[in-house]
Amino acid sequence: MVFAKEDVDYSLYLVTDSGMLPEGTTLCSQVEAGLQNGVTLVQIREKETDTKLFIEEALEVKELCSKYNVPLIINDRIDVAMAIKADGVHVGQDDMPIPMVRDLVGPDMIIGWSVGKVSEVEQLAKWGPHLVDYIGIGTLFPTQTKKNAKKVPMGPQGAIEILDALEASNATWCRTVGIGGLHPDNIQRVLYQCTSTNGNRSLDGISLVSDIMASTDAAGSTRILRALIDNDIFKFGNDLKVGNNATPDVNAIHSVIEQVSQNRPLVQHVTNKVHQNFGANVTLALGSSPIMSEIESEVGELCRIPNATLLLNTGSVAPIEMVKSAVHAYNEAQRPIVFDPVGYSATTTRKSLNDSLLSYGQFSCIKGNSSEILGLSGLNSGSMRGVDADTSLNDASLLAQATKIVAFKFKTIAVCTGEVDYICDGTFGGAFQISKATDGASVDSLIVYTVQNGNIPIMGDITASGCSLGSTIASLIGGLSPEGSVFDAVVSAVLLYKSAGKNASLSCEGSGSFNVQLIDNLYQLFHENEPSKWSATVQKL
Ligand code: 3NM
Ligand code: MG
Repeated sequence: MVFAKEDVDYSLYLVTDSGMLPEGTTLCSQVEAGLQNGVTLVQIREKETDTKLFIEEALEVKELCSKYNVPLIINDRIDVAMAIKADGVHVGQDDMPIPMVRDLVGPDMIIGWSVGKVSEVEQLAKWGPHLVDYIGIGTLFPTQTKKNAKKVPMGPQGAIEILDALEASNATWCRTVGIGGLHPDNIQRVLYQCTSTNGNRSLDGISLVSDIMASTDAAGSTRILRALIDNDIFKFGNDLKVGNNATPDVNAIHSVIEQVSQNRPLVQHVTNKVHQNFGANVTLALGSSPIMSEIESEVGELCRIPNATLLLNTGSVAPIEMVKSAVHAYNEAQRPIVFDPVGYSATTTRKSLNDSLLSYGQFSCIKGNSSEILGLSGLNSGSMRGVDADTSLNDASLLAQATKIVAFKFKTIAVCTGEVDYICDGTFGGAFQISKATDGASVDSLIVYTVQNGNIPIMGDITASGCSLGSTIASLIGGLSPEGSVFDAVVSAVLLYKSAGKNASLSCEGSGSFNVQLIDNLYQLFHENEPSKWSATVQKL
């Protein structure tokens, strides 16, 4: 045995499939290109190869792996692994039971297991430290690679459940890699989001097949993957800053408004029908340009317009492929997205639709009313009647806790609206690290801010008032200059909106004139830019 188990580097784990090799390449040439450029672990997974040829290929790959000092794992074929003295073996749920595998291979060989359920983690914990050495957590995202896939993609939130189960059952020895549909456009987000709730562990690496095996430039593809893993910061929006948790003072707010006035952001709204007109007017009142586009083919251009930002509101939903393209495009262009999961958990349809979008992207801010934030946090699932805020939900400590959980889970700035608004930054500055998560910083370490301005019940008597706070947040984040603070922008937006709402409520004669005066007040407060005069206040909870 060459490799001590604790020295194995799982960060970039290549699994082979000779069924997808581009012309002019071989199994060995692709693996070597990977090894030369940062692959740290190799698994031979050949489902269609006869034993004799399998052994020949395995011996060849073994020689390559030794040359680069990288361990070799064999998928499923325990006999082959033993015969060629591989470093380890990987088995799935339908393969030979783990205790039998361990009996056959002895104590030193690495054993990997494919895991997709919490109950499987509980099983491996019962077996104790000498059976399973690492697990492949999957399937994360849809993939064409695994034929007859039985598993439904679990997304980052599913992987978090598995990491939490490992922590809960104290399986500290067991290492983890994520697998399934991993590519350059999602691996940083996966490494960033997938942390156990106690902040103690994150994935030890990523495992993939097609991104390298099917690449016409396997060396280049591996270098890209390697750089993304090693460059341990998720970029939220060009050089925008996240994760500064100081209370923004009037100077910071003044500066946000000034940046927005100068930069005049483009706010693409993918939003519900009721909100479209009002949201466009709110955006214009804030010196920003609304575009209510749901055209899939133009998202790639829109997101590259300077200071473009996306408001994604799921109240009535544009074609799902369009929405996914928009999320993908804005994430790729490193432009901010504000997500408003309208009616989350009101129906199973809405829950699954919002969940699939949440697993599809990284959001700068997630804003919801108390029912939505509670639903997202998991503290209270399914207590929602419709898409309106449930005003009975105002237990302050429960809402503050839910806001923290949402911020941590989705590594975002969470805003929970109501008579009191709760704001929490769970971004950790965009930083991620393999294995070590947030170094033990957990939900409890996050700070919650409240924004208050007394009760403004008339807000609930006009339509799309909550949705338009989304427009306001999107304008202010989108309008930031490089190095601008996303957290300051979110707090500024909530203060501005609540101050304007209060002013309008005091001078209006009913809900119709409230509607008009809300826009007037947003316009005036924004253009005056004297936040010391705003009536809403922010406080650390
Ligand atoms: N195992 P690609 S998904 C080999 O879910 C494998 O356990 C999976 O291929 C699991 O990187 C998968 O091309 C295929 O998506 C991964
Ligand atoms: Mg198998």
